[in-house]
Amino acid sequence: MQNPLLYTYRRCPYAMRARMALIIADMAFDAHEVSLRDKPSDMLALSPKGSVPVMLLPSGQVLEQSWDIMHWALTQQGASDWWVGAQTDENRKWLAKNDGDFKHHLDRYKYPERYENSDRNIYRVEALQTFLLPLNTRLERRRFLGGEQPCAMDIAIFPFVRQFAGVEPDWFAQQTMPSLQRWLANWLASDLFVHCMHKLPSQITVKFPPLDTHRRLTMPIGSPIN
Ligand SMILES: N[C@@H](CCC(=O)N[C@@H](CS)C(=O)NCC(=O)O)C(=O)O
Repeated sequence: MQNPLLYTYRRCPYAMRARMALIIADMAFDAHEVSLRDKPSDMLALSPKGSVPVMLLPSGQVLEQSWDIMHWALTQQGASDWWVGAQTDENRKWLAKNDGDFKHHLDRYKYPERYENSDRNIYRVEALQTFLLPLNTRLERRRFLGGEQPCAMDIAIFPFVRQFAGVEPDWFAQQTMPSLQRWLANWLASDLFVHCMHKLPSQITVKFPPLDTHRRLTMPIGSPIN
């Protein structure tokens, strides 16, 4: 049977969450690393909006949003705990906040030159106060966003926190958010994340390498989570 095909971009946090969901679901898939400056016409024909990730299923159905790709992957046999654990009203609010206000502040903090009159420090403070500090508080009471087990919401959100932390790593490390910082560090060290960042050749379609069986036994995230 034909594999699903994922149009992806290595450093895109939306594409990261899609790749991690496919890896968790142990899904064989083909991947096409896109150049955002030269998007493939095949992808644009499937999804004219022109953002990644985009997934073409063997049925011909096209999934154009990262959360829809996660949903599809994590409701396949064997992965549903990851999906179910994320489905609370509170978690859905976190996703909306992440993809909404936090992403808005993150873009203006990371790329102030792209926005008029943008003072990056204003957005750094906004992101900290409205998202990161509350997220730290939430993680003080639970190891993961769904409780004691990792869930889809963790992998949907941490790539964005990673991007924020990467703007000024020293400043980020100095903030007092120990639960959030530990949660992020553990995810970054996980086999799952390391594998999802596997470097693919650009602008061709290849088979995404499967995570080997030995490492899969230590899934979801091996021992570093504590
Ligand atoms: N809502 C979309 C957002 C995807 C998105 O914005 N991806 C960015 C890359 S991180 C993109 O492709 N932007 C288009 C461009 O830069 O041309 C999703 O969840 O998949």
